[in-house]
Amino acid sequence: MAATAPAEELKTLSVNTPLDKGNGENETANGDAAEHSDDGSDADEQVPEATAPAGEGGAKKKKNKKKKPKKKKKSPTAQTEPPSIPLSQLFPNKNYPKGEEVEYKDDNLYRTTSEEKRYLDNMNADFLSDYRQAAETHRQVRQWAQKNIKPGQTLTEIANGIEDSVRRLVGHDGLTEGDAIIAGMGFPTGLNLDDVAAHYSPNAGCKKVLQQNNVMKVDIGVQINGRIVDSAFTMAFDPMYDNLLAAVKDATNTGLREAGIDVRLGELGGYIQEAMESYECEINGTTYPIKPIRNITGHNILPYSIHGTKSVPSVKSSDATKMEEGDVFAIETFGSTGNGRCVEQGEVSHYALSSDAPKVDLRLSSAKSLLNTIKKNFGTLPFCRRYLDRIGQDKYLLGLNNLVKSGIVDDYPPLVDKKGSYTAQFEHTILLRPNVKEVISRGDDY
Ligand SMILES: [Co+2]
Repeated sequence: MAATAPAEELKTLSVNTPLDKGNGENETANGDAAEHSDDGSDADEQVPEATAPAGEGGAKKKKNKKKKPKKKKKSPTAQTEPPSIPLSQLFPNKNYPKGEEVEYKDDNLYRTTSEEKRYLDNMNADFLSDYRQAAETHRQVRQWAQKNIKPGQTLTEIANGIEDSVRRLVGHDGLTEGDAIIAGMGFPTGLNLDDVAAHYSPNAGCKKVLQQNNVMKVDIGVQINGRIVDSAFTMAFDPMYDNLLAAVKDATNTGLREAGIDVRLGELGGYIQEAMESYECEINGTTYPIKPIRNITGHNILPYSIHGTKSVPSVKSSDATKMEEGDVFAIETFGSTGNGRCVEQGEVSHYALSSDAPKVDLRLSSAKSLLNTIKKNFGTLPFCRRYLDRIGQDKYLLGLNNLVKSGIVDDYPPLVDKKGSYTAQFEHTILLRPNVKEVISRGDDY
């Protein structure tokens, strides 16, 4: 889930000017395209059955066309489609897979072998185990989603498919009071189309259907004991958008690579900006420079709090705040063919209890009881209207709007760039452990 930056906060020093429009020769149209032609990647693991009819196809034994992958009996990663087996059963010893571990560099290289830092790291066993369980849940659910999301599906069925899977895998359906706080969704699933960059999730009655020419950002949060994994990817079905996606993937990977203890956030933004702006993308005959969206930022993550106090800009800024040992960050970047700036627009779906709620005497009884319901079911975790619907709340809009007006609940309207533009997003969560950086949500998909 994305954080926003007020315009003034970003005292940006524009780096290089973007490429000339329509300039045919450029060093940027890169060879990265292959990197994200990743749909169905894990299907490759399947070994075609020896018993397959001999006559069939003959020429190429590519993929086993059978729908159900053969379950390897002892494989700890055997999961169903859609995902339904709790991770606790797949990993009975809690040996959840690691993310991508990356050594610190330069002045922090000593951390790799420091006994003291390793000792500190070992004290955090539960933290790591919860984080890895949440991350593996995220990977399993999103890889199923990447394989199965198709044009023609409604956004509602896509969101429910993802969220029901997450809840099954963490073993908490969230239907009884307090259950969703133990483990489940870290925030509402974002399904953001085209010029909508962030914070759209279908409300009841949403009739939107995914189209072949859409660019969809899928932003999923999974939490275990308040340890939130925040990771997002972009799907497009038309290769026309390949360079847009490649730009953002590169920008996010640049941020992940350059992030580390003692790194200044404003400088990190500069590296991200440089990577992003080295791309352009031709869409329907027009060539667009890819701009980082400057008023949406990455952010640190605290227990049960998706947006901490630090933000990670996608453009160079004067923010000299440092990343520190023990920090958890969502590194997310957005690229756009539009203005590179978003405004709040459209019907709200995302809400969360405000961290600095004023003490107000609520007069509206429906607001009072809704506040109680929110506290007991979501605590400080963001929620959406569908989450209220599924626990049996109805006719809550008046009360909800009253809580927003009173400053007790914050609303997060959709963030939208220029009409007709296209935006993309990639995001991972990283742990700045004492002795190593772990990109906890890394997968072989992105
Ligand atoms: Co985020």
